[in-house]
Amino acid sequence: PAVIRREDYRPPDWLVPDIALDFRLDSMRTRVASRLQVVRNGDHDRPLVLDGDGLTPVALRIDGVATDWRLDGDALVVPLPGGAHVVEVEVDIAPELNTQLMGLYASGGLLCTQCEAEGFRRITFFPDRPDVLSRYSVRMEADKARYPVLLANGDPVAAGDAGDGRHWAEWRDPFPKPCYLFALVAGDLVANRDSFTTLSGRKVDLGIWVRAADLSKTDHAMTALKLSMAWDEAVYGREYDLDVFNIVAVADFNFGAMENKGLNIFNSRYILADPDTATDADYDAVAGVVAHEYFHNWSGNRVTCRDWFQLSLKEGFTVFRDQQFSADQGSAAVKRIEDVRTLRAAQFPEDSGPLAHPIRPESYMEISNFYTATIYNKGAEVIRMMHAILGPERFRAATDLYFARHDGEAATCEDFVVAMEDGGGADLTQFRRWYSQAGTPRVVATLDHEGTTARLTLEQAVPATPGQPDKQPMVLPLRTRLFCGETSGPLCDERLILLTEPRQTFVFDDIATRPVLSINRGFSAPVTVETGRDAADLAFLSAHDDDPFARYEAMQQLMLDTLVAAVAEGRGDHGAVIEAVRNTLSDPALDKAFVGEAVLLPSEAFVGEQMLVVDPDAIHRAREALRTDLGKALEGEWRAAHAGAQANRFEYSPAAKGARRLKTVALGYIAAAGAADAAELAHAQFTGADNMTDRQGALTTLVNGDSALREAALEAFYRRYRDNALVLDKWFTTQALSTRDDALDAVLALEKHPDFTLANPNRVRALAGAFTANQRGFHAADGRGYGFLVDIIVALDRINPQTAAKLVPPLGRWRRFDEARATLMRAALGRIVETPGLSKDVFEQASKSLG
Ligand code: B3K
Ligand code: ZN
Repeated sequence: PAVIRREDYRPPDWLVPDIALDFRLDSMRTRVASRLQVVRNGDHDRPLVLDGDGLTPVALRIDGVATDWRLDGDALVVPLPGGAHVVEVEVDIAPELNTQLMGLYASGGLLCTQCEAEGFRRITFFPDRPDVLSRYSVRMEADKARYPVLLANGDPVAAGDAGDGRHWAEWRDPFPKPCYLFALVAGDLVANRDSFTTLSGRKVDLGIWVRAADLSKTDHAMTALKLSMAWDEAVYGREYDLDVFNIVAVADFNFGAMENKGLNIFNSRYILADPDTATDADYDAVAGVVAHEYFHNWSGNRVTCRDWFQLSLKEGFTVFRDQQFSADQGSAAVKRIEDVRTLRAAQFPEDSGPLAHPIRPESYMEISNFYTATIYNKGAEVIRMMHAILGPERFRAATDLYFARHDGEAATCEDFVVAMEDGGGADLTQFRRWYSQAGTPRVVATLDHEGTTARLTLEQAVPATPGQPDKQPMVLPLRTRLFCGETSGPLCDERLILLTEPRQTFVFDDIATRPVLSINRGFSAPVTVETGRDAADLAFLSAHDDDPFARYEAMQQLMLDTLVAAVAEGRGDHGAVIEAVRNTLSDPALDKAFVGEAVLLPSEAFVGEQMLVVDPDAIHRAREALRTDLGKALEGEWRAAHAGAQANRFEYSPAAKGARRLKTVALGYIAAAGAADAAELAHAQFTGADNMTDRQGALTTLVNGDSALREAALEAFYRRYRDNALVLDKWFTTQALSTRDDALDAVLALEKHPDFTLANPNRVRALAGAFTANQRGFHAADGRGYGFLVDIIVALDRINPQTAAKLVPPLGRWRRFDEARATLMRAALGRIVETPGLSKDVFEQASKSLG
């Protein structure tokens, strides 16, 4: 497949200021007639080239005159004599047969679209690139009974009866937009309706459209939407700009959601929530994704991307905005812990593997493969660092300037940084390396103390990544503070250290006693820091640091050090961890949500990340042994924590969520202790729960154990929720993540389960995607885990390459495993690459993963 390079960017030859689309909708044959006003861009004699994907014109007219047409590959080449013309094209497409879920497709009886990144070319011929912005007017005509609701971008302008049981509707979007933001939906939907009045007094009609049976699960999303609208006004000064804002939930979706102008389309898992079916994590995710897509109206739609290499311009910034929003809704500390955990679980492995790329990549074969944790989550960290360097006020001045300067434009990451410099008054010359260099920087910190002076020496290095053997030093903002071990108090104020050299020493005066180092507080830079702090200092910080993230981090480091030593020596000294956890559990000042996070052991995968060669079985044994000891040593505390949250009637508040969190964490430790009544306790929680958080938490504990109640609970859960696809996904995932020896066998059996299907991306992710996170099960020494994944990838690639390609990266971690596993993993990748007729999506991921 061809490689697209950032340096090859050229402005479009033709612009399309206006487009009119006419859809005669039908699930098997939809006729799409488009009318493009095209204008030559600059002085050249190149023809108009319209992208298509699997399309054949039924008719082509230029300025009203029928014309012969020529395809060059998939593209329609239209030679045009003048500077401005009207080009009309008609095509037929078959939504029902569209299993890729890109373009116009059918999902559960409704018709919907997904165009980002390059799906519009599957609907009609068009210059499918984000720097061609057009005003859209859309007419839809469809069977009235099957598709009573017809929605598109912008505002509704007219509707009527078309006779023959058909009807039509017309929508117009006054804001010029790239075609990736086009959307339409037709179906039998009902709406949760509400309204929001903007700061300047514009009343916006809000609608969340779902199947009638799901209407009762939309209130939480509606609340989140209104909160998001108010938050963006208050924090960024951004108002909504149309008279209507609609959201539609669909069951089959490749991604989380899509920010189409005025008509967001969502994976139903990020809209539907009620206590019986959604966990607290689901509630949080719904609010976070609703906010994310809404925030895109400014960071993405009003200011869009010039080309797809600039993807992080909208995604990194918008993730940062949704993280800030969520932090403002509840516990900011817990939100930061969750975000860092996600970054470490998804982005750090990417950055240290064969698919490493900078947040602004240099090349790609298939852009869908670059909707990555690096572009999104590391991209958000890069914005967060600018926020830290500028401070909130100057950052706001800079974003104001960015929006004012680029409103209505297709901008670049460089434009954003220049706005940060001009509006925020900073020189970000060296900082720009965050956009071009891949790899997670490593910092080594050494703290010396003599007399009343402490010297902190920091060394940084960025590891080599594919295509980037040599790296330049980065700008690392490191929030730092020193503490006194004797008085438990701080020895100085917090300082924002800017590390810019490969090696630098920072001096702290008036430090009378031996200092304990607290660094990268709040995770102010997305780096790893080696401090060499011993167990005593880490335990001290886990109890006394005033930065909650740093407290969590000290505990994690203590746990990691303990586990890594245990893996190396076969037997660990668990005393320090037990004492630190005991302190955390007994600290009355801490909120329960934080405690629930702080006492959790790092995942097996994250322990593996610390080791040169990952030994999944040894890591599993070490972690289970520590869990057991923690369970036993603190059994009284766990029982108290569990019982303390018993009377908690469902309520979605930070306090209630925290109580539920700690309750299930405690239950897990009671089970780990091997307590005789653990299964009964879990079963009581399972059957008595009035919410999914408690129920799924209890199910997880039962599924990880081997009590007689295990099968009964799985069966009861299945029977209760067999008709609810989103909850059934949890049933699959809980078993895929089981810590038991037979997890792999269970997964192989579940693949044959009648409810498993490759047609639904959520179901695929629930089983296969989740299982790749089960380090011990997936990396079973006999390679059956790899075989399972390859079978799924190859079969799925034939129907949905985009979702298939997302499953490939875990196999690319082969360098980190022992010879035998590495050989099996490479063979698995080889099998994928050699499959005839492979999509470029999967080919790119698999061939690059072979390294
Ligand atoms: N912008 C969409 C991404 C769709 C990706 C499709 N390959 C969702 C989001 O980031 O908000
Ligand atoms: Zn986004």
